[in-house]
Amino acid sequence: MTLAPQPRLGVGMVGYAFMGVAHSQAWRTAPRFFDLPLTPDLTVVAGRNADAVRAAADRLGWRDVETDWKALVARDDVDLVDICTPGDTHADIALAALAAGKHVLCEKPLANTVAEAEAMVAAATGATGLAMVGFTYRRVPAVQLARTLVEQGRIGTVRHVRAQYLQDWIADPAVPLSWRLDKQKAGSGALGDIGAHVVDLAQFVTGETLTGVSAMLETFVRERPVADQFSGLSGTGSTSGATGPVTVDDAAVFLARLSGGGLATFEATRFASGRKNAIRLEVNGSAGSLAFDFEDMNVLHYFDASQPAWEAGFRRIVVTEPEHAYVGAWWPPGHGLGYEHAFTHQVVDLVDALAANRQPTPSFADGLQVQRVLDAVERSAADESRWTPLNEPAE
Ligand code: SOE
Repeated sequence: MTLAPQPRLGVGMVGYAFMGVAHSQAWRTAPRFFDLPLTPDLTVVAGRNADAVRAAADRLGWRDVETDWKALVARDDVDLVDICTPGDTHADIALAALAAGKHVLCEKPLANTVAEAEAMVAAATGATGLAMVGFTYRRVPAVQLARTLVEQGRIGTVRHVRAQYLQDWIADPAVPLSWRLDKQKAGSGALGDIGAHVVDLAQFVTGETLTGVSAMLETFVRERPVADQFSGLSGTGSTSGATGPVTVDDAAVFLARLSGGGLATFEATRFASGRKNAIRLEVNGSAGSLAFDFEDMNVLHYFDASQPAWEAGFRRIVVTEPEHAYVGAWWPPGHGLGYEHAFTHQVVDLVDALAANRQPTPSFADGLQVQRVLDAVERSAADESRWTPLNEPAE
């Protein structure tokens, strides 16, 4: 039987560094493993350097290139604009794309400020195009299972959330500057880059929102070498001897209250030596607990407090079965998924929503809500009047 071809979805992607590479593989792969109601067409990628963007297009599978994102947004063959640039350009590109009637997928955090995020929500509200923010880790099957268990009441009332996003890629002071360490470009440091993910995850899994925070931010290494060139996450070496300032936080630690009455703690740092991409979420409820760590991403730990004490304990659920979200489309049971699969799932959910003319989640409004949390953390950390120093010991 020959299946009728699905209608085309023309995709234009702005930016082609790490996130652009991840999104490209997702656009390419999604229709090969999932039955999509629209067929993504990797139409055009935009970047400022003509040679570099052409090379990226050839490598990543995009047909055409533009050196100005405005030209990409103006094209009739683009139905969706995928924003994979640093945060300082998100609002401009999203507003232009929505005004041109395009759908938008925007990398996280939604923007660099609450004002920009508010403008993006306002633009999305009146638009014909649909808009989504890329909090990708929601689409890890074990995270989906955690959400389902909470929804089903299997851990009862949420009392505690312990959320951490731990990396160590700038723990060495010799690691050079890059845009993620520049407030103008990134908005904030570990807070927005990785803290935003765990704020979203905590809210997604519990179905609750943060209602207030008390925070500390720290920049441990305030001056770093200027990089010669960039690859991956950071600059690669520095020969000039020149240095420049780090203008963002290296680490964020904060407490929060949850809308359901529970208490939460958050930690986001790029200085957790030995922790590479440890996204840890533990939720303790009145009837049980859940624990997840992205460094063991195919596993969810579940404690059911209704079990008799003599046999109760955390169960290690290996989330690799066809019954688990997204998993059936991939490999035979038990084979497991990786970092890139969540990006593919993001495309699958987005395309399904677009075809049904349904609001995809997380929406720009969800992104704004996280932005408000980030802003509250920065304001709290700046307010030293709430800090209680210990008295000097008596001489
Ligand atoms: C760098 O800290 C980074 O690439 C983040 O920007 C991503 O959002 C996260 O998925 C992995 O780490």
